Amino acid sequence: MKPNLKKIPQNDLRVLKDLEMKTSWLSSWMIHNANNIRNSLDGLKVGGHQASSASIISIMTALYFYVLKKEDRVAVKPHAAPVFHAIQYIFGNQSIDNLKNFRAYGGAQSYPSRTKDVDDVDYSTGSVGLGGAITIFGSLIQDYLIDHKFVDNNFKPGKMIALLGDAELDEGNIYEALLEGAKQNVRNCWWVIDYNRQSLDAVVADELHLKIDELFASMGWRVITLKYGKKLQSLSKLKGGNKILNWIDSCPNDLYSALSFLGGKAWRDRLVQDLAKHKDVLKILKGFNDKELGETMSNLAGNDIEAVLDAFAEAEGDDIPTCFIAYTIKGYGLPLAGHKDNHAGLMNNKQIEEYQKSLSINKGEEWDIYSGLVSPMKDIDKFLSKSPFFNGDKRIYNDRKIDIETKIDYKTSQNSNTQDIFGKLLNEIGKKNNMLSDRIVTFSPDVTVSTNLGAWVNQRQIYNRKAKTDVFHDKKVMSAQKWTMSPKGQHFALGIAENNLFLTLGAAGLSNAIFGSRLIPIGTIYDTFISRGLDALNYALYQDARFLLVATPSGISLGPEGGAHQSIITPLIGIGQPNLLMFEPTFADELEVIFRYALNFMQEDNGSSIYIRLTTRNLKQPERKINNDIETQIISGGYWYKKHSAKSNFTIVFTGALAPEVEQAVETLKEDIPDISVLMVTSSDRLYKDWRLVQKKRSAGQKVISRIEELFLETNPDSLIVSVIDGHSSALSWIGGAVNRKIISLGVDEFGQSGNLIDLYRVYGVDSEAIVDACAQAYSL
Ligand SMILES: Cc1ncc(C[n+]2csc(CCOP(=O)(O)OP(=O)(O)O)c2C)c(N)n1
Ligand SMILES: [Mg+2]
Repeated sequence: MKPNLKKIPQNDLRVLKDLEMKTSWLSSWMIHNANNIRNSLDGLKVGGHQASSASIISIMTALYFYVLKKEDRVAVKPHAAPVFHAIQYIFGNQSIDNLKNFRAYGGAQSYPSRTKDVDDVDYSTGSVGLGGAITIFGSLIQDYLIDHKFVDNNFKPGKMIALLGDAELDEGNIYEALLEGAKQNVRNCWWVIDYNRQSLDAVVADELHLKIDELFASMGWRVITLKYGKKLQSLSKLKGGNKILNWIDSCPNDLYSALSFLGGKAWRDRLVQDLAKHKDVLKILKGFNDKELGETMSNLAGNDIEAVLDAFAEAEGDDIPTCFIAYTIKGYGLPLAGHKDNHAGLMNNKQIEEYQKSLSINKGEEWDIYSGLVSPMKDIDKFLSKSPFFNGDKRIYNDRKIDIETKIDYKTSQNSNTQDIFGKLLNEIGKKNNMLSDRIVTFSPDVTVSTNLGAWVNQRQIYNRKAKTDVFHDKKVMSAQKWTMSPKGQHFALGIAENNLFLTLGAAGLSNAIFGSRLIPIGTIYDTFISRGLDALNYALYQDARFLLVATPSGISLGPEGGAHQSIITPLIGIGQPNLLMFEPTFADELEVIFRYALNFMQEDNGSSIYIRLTTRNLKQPERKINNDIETQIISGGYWYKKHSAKSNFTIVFTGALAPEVEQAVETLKEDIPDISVLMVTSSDRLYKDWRLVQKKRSAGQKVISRIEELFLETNPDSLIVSVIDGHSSALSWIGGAVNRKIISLGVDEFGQSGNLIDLYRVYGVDSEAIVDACAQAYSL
């Protein structure tokens, strides 16, 4: 059934109002139950947001029960999670136990979560601003799939819808995303702003809507403002009614909120005071009792389901990106309405009892879907069964996996760097005509060339819904980059905003689950600027989006570029960030192995996204053949790069670009410490995760050994370690504790600076002399 939004049958409207009431009640009750009825056991306040939820009830009721179609996807504002869960419960897609366990372990989540909730969350939310923005990128990815014919001919594009709190518009990433969306000609995107003019601490600035209006319009969006509800609209038909509406228009946000909280009498006093000289107004006011006046004055369109449906009807039927500014009252319909401190406010027992009574829900029937409804049960059931959105099927897909070749041949020289090799590997894949090369899609925030994607893009071109030729190429201006834009391109040339990189990677990394079409997204970035988009990266990973992040160049090995571009803490991000497995290869052959592994691992059910940290420093490459055994060892996180035949007494552990310094140190030390061994760590993250897992298994009684412990079985128990990395020293220092050996850890723990590598390695204490000194020191400990 496709609902006709423009003409809603009265019967449907009655049912919708019932569902609106039920959604409102269940959201409040779920929170009340969690805080007052369920025993929290630890005395902590459970929390939940009754006022934020109440604000958006009508909007979400209209959307989910009437407007949305199965193919539409929604990012629900974080604090409306109870509303979302209540709606899914009414649809039969969420259990009563999970509602009773709202915010408890295993129960319905505080903020909608794709991975932890069972009720079909489209996009997780929680960190304000990001949920809204990802809908833009979700829409771009949907278009990408259509343009590349990666979806069936009968695929119906859905709307990517964001339900946003108004304070989310304070987040800068919102504007970054809007701008990128405009550049990429985004469509099929709706943003509904719950304009309750309150945030957590504050009432938002007056007339913000004007700025929002202009802003969206300037980005090519249609703006639809939902201001007056049906009751207020009808005032305009009365003589003097427009004076009241004008008064509302100029009423400061804080005063409007306060009067909404205080109710009918306060409205009357204030209106009489301000509009005393207008007899027609006074006459209108007399026609209402206090309750009616309060209801009329606070009848904003966003809390009025009929007005909300009208607004959605206006935008239905085309793909123009649309922003709805929906005026609402925070806490609408609850005793918390409009109070400036209501964000974390909770109704007390007396208030919820009164609220329950006012809705005619009998005691003991609090979780009953039909209790208190005006419509008969069969009407409700019939209505729900016709839902164009929910037909009982889950909308989580899983496309088949893409085969990865067992070897990628590439040309290398004796001296090469991992960043260069990465470009070559991708270029080799790009030359082939197979599923992998077709499904790879690359992204870079204005660092395409400098992260070595140039050759790949020359082959595969830039994606944009609108084709554009390369004018420089056409005019025969010499350039290594021959890039045209077209709907067939396979590279997103994003603007500099790193947040957008991670949000696009997030959206592309969910393509399999959301659209049922698998992509292999690869993003490149300057390593240090991972921090700039870290929350968006975390957000993408929290949803288990799958992608490969290739970050380059790393550490002070960047030399003259200086401290602002040298990455120091990223190895720790690699270790600390869940759902992200990090590798830092030293040599080309390691990278080839890790790259192929990454392309597989990101597709595995128990896999994750991968981050590979690379360098631009040329290193002399080892002459060796990589067999299956070495390949397994490289992937395990570490292997013996130089192993003394006997059990050694001294180990240098290292990662990445400092191979020549380590080699030199070994050379210097070989007379004094002939049994020195060198452990190459290709992934401190993997070794660490493995070690932690083994500890858990041991406490469950299993006899297991971790990879790092296994490696050190080949050294003497009282042997010593020096570790060195071009990054924070603590990234490797944990190994000492894990294998119960004394360790001295070298690395870069302060901001870097410009210089040649000889000076920098000396100053930061990671050159061969520093390694030799550390070895001497280890002996004297
Ligand atoms: C990035 C981030 N910063 C801070 C918070 C804490 N926080 C939660 S809600 C909120 C204000 C939300 O106001 P608004 O978006 O207007 O939502 P509503 O009024 O609908 O509750 C803040 C600051 C957060 N969730 N995410
Ligand atoms: Mg708000």
